[in-house]
Amino acid sequence: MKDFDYKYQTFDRIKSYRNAPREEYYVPGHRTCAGCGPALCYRLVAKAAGKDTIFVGPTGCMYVANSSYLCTPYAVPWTHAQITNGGAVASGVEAAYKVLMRKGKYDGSFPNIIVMAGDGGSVDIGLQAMSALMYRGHKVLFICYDNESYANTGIQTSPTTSYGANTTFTPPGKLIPEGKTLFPKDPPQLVIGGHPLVKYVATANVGYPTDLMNKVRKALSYESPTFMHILCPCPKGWKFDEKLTAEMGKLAVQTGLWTQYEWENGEYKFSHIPKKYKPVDEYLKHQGRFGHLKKEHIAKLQAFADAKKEWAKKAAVSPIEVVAQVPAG
Ligand SMILES: Cc1ncc(C[n+]2csc(CCOP(=O)(O)OP(=O)(O)O)c2C)c(N)n1
Ligand code: SF4
Ligand SMILES: [Mg+2]
Repeated sequence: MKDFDYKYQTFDRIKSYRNAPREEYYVPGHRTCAGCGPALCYRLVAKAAGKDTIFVGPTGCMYVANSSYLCTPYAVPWTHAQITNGGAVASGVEAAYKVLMRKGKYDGSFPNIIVMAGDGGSVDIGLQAMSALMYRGHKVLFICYDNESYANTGIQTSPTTSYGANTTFTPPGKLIPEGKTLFPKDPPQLVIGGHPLVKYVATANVGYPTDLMNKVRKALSYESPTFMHILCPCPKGWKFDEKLTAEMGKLAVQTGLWTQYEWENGEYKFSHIPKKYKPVDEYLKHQGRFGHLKKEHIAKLQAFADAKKEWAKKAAVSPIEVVAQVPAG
């Protein structure tokens, strides 16, 4: 069915935040915490995508705090999926639109189909459905909004939770003083490494809103599956002052703990690389989840950040040959 015209949407680049569309499709009327990074992320993604959009929302904070009966911030169609099956639901929505269009039963433009899954709903408990969507090649943007925990059920550890974080499942104590002992999964590399039909993967961060929106637009302009890993600081789970949400995102980049990049058809493009990196403690010190860490634990996180910087340097030159090295937990 390659020659069929599915009327895919096209998007202009947003030149600056001031030039971003005024229209909002994630509006007031939700119950997320003040300063919620995932809520800000949703707002930016919806703004970038515009009105012809369908969101699939697996269970998580962005479902539970946003979908009380008769009180929802979604001003575009939105459907809940189970935490396990965001990828399967989105695949079905995409396939249904294609069939309707081919049968002449729908002649509007092809909607942006976006899964907004938490870290749990994407790269842990939702991984099989996400991977299957990408393997089959559905035209869907799958976003992992990463607040680095299973937040909705009380801040339990997830595979993207940082080494050293205090969560309800990794409390620091006498035997395990650092709290979480494992280093996180690498969602974009997981997608890039295993899904031949995926041609665009990007990382983004609510601290850089224009960049985030433009990456969403670029992802949506692909006819194949695309993936974004978006850092979304969570004041409740990370225990920082709620006015610092965007600042936490920026500090993650400035310390090298988060890397901003696009991967397009095998090529990496990095952005927001600081001239001089700050020590990781500049990021950790604001967050109560790291308050118990001793010097030796902070040194491990510094080594992790340093390894990421080295990886980025190499990947920019020779993407195929490098993988990130992380220190043993
Ligand atoms: C199969 C299944 N297991 C567990 C749950 C309980 N549950 C609901 S939301 C949630 C946390 C989801 O974490 P994440 O996907 O990271 O989203 P967040 O809450 O952090 O936004 C969990 C474990 C569930 N709804 N379904
Ligand atoms: S717990 Fe975190 S992710 Fe959930 S609503 Fe609160 S700030 Fe947002
Ligand atoms: Mg989460």
